[in-house]
Amino acid sequence: MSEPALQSKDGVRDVGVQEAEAPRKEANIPPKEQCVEMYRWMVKIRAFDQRCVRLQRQGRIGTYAPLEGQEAAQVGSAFALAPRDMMFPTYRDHGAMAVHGVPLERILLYWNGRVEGTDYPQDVQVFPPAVPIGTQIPHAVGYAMARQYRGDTGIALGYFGDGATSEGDFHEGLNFAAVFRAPVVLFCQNNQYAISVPFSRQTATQTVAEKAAAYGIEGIRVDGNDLLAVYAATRHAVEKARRGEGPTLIEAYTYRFHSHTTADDHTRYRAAEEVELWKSRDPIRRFRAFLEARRWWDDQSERALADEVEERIEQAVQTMEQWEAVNPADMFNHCFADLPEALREQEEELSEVLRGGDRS
Ligand SMILES: Cc1ncc(C[n+]2csc(CCOP(=O)(O)OP(=O)(O)O)c2C)c(N)n1
Repeated sequence: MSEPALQSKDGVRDVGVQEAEAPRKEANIPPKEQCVEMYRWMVKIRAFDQRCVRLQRQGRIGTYAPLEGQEAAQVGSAFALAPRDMMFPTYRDHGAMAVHGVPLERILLYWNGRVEGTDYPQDVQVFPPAVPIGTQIPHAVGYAMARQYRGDTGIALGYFGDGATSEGDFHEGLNFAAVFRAPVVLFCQNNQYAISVPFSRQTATQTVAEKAAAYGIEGIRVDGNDLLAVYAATRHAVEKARRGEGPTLIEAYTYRFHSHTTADDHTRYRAAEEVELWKSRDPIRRFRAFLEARRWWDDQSERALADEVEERIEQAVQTMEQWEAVNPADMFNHCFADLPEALREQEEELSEVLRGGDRS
């Protein structure tokens, strides 16, 4: 097992990367109502995530990408956005998407393979999740530049993983953002693996944040399992972008508790001790301890929340299952007005299989 992944927080070289911290001053801690609301969201998306894994195992949705362990990174950053700000997520960011207004039903429909799963309410400022790694980075930058050009104060936030930093899109996106001072926040959830590839094989730098220096922008590294630290760092970057002071690269150092997707087996490439260590840094347990110390939360509130969340998720699942069964041939229907020959052949072949014809 690669040791730098576990040590990188302590092993950061002095490359001018700012290490963000949770606000120490009382005045900088969000009000009780917001803290409780952020906690409720973390609990809700974890329960939703666990339910999605079970739904996949039961064959009720398709392959699914779990986010458990990354709740603080997603909720803390999404809370820093205003409703008018546009979010560019990946396939693992449905926690952040839900916070920014995407209904759970739509997220389930997406994982059920339905195109309607990316059809969000008009006022919800979220792009469909990017599955090709890194493509959403130049999208977010270009979108932010367009808003700037139009003179409005909306900004963009693009999510990506540590693996995406090896893509050309990452470098091109950051360079453009920096040169044109685009009002964008580039938010990397460094969960230390790109499927089975550990961070130490992804890059020779110790951190993602230090890469910002090469583009002439600010880089911030934050404990991605610390909700308040993530919120504070992202708010700083969002407000800076809104003031016209350009982009920020944020690296939220975190860990995914489970496999890359339900089609992956993480025990093949991660030691059980490493996973256990990170589970002991559970972002939800950490924030609950903070709330309880202030007497803002107790067992009774936790039980009431669990019931409420269960009911809400059940309702979303039932809505998803009321839709007629997905038609796999839909995948040919939404990109081309006239299907190219090669795709037409594949469509015919698929139709044949669906009609129960020759599968050989
Ligand atoms: C352009 C491209 N290359 C390869 C893949 C296959 N792929 C899917 S997920 C993934 C790993 C991405 O890791 P990371 O960016 O760290 O995000 P994470 O899945 O850890 O959230 C890869 C290589 C892809 N989807 N797109």
